[in-house]
Amino acid sequence: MPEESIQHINFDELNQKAISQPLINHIYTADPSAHVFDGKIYIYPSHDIDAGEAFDDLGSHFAMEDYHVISMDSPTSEAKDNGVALHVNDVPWAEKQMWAPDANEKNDKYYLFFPAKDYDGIFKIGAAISDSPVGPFKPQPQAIKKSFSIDPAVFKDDDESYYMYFGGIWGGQLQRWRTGKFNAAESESPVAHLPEDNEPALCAKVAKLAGDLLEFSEDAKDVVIVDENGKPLLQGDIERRFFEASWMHKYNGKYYFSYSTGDTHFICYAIGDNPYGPFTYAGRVLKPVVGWTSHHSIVEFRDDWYLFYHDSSLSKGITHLRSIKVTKIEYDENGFIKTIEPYNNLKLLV
Ligand code: FUB
Repeated sequence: MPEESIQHINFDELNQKAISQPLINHIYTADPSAHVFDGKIYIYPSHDIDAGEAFDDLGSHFAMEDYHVISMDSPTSEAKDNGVALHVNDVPWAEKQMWAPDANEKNDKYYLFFPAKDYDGIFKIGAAISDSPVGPFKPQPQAIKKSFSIDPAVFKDDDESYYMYFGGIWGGQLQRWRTGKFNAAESESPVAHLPEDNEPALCAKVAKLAGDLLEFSEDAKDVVIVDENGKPLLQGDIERRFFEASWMHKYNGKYYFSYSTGDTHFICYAIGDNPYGPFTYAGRVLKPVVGWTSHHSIVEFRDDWYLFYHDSSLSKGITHLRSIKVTKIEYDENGFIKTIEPYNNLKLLV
């Protein structure tokens, strides 16, 4: 929900009608990547702060510096903040903007994957390792080779292969990599280098990870989303095309790629037969929340499925001060996700 509509929102009413409340209140958190490790829920969110940066369409006001891991025994139990898991000052290659992270586990080691800008102002993706799911995490000295852009999501398939989905347009810089090299021209523009509206939309990327989870084992490929006729979504199809916030989950043997449409504020999803796609657009998971961004994860816990998401209700609409939330999701008999209204019958929001 864009900033300009904030003054029309009655936050008492919105909070009453909200289908869930912030999981923690003492810090602002966003972009929740949730996983179940050893029967417990671990959430890897961004840690939102107000660093005093000016608002712009490149997201400079998202000036986060560290990560905290949040743990829960179940989706209804108290959420615990486990303290600082990684700080930007401890990452040799990263200068600023610790945006949406994810994590995964292999052979009793835990891997935190995170985007940050390097000292040239270019988003890369880093990895850090811990013996504990809550950290602290020790960062690798360099960003992952050939990584770029933002919002890593690491999916472990049933055959123990791990895939990283990533990318984000505008401030996430994905459009600057269209030729395979970073294009620094028109550095202040969020939309320079995007495809035209009638061209295929810019895709999220996917790369299989090497056995040590610290490198790509292949060049990143496009995550193509097609419409009901098998045609790739177009860049001008702003209510359906990919913007940022990739997530992958598997349900009944199918691969569900979900993502945010950014400037139209939906969490949408598309279904495929393998981790690379193509994925056929399937609908909306979540309608717009208060705050410009929307970012989520979908995870199974004890045979039920949950959507972890965020909104800016606690900060009364401040877009870069968000709070993580959780709600159940349901599938219909054909495997389609029932669209979630974040605020029951509140007509104020789209
Ligand atoms: O939290 C910073 C950025 O906002 C994330 O990387 C995007 O997905 C959006 O939620």
